[in-house]
Amino acid sequence: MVKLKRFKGNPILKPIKNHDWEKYVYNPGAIFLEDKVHIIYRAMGKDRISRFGYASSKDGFHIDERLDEPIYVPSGEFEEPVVKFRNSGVEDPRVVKIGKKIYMTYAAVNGRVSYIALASIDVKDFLNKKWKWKKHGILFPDCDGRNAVLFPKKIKNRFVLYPRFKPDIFVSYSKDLKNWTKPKRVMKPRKGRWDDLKIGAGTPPILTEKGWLLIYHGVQATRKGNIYRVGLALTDLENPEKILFRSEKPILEPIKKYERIGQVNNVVFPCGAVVLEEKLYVYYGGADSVVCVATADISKLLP
Ligand code: BMA
Repeated sequence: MVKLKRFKGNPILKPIKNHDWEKYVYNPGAIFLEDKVHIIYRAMGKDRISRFGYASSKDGFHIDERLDEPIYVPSGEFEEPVVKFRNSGVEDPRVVKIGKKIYMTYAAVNGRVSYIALASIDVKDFLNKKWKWKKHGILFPDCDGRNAVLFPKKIKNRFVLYPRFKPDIFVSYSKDLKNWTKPKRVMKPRKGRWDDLKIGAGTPPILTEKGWLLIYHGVQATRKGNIYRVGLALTDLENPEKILFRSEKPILEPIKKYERIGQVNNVVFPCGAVVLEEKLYVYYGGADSVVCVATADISKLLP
């Protein structure tokens, strides 16, 4: 099985010292539009509130541009802290383009519960850096959830989402992005393996000839604490409930110092991927502290 190859210049983003809102930067979403990779990353501030920052790269590795201010900030009852000194805000953004809009799924966290939230923006405004986001709110009001990825294409005329309700990955469909079908379980942790405790979708599914490629994270409980690794699954092009393949072994695991030691040790956590000339670029957080990238030839990665 092919593994992801880390970029030698990792981490590609570290916190900027005089940005109070960036004590840690991690778990980045990514999208390729108009000749560059747009990276939307989670930044946790000294106040323990998470917001989203923006950077871009022409070659997928080197950062050409980075903004001084966040592009998306928490607001409202689900994103503002109800308890002091607990992590809150907006976390782990995943972005896809459907038609003329960019949709962003993320976790809305109020210090107590985490909900799956959705926002959107016109592609034109996004490219012009006019951050006119529309907040669609919480998708499953009664369920503590996170790690939701939207498929970049409708299937049979419906939007398709893979949300995570602990510890499994589910699927849910919607015609209008407001009303979602009752989530149905599609993937579970596997006993005794690298993904035995809980799993969650990582990057939005990637269209390939063989099926939808899903990069996901798996957590293993060990005596030394939880280890977050990355694996892949392939799902049927027409039926997202049908899992065709799941990698036996992880394709990325915390080995480098920037993945082993940080705010939370032993974590690689992907939220975005792009394909440039048949090569897959996976953007991930290292140890909940920095932003990294790793790549693989897409044909070699597929079973
Ligand atoms: C998960 C989420 C992620 C985080 C990971 C490792 O539960 O909170 O945002 O990267 O834990 O701490």
